[in-house]
Amino acid sequence: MRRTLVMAAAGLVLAAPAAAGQKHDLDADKNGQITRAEFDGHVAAQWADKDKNGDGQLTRDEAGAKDAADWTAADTDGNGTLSQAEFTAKKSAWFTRADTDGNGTLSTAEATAAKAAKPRR
Ligand SMILES: [Ca+2]
Ligand SMILES: [Ca+2]
Ligand SMILES: [Ca+2]
Repeated sequence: MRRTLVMAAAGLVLAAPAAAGQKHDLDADKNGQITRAEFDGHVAAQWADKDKNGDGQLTRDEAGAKDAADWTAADTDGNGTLSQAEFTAKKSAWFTRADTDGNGTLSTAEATAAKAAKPRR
């Protein structure tokens, strides 16, 4: 059930025409809440965007990682690139941190606060 939702959300995001210059919107249905499914869809789209050569690994260049410590933390197997699993885990950790009331969705306020508070590592 949950899996179906996630897949559907990912499909929607991937199927949406990539409007030039427009960032992926986390709150896909604009209801003021970012669900896990919306977030997962966003992350999948981000991944597809970033892995330019489609080899299933992100180099630091592809990821555009500015923060070396952040990059190293995300590269959990330490092979110098991010697999999709590592990428997704990193994003998922962000979602969990951002969901300060722990209700499984991000309100606009939670998302804004999390974006403003850059991870300090
Ligand atoms: Ca790649
Ligand atoms: Ca890795
Ligand atoms: Ca929440």
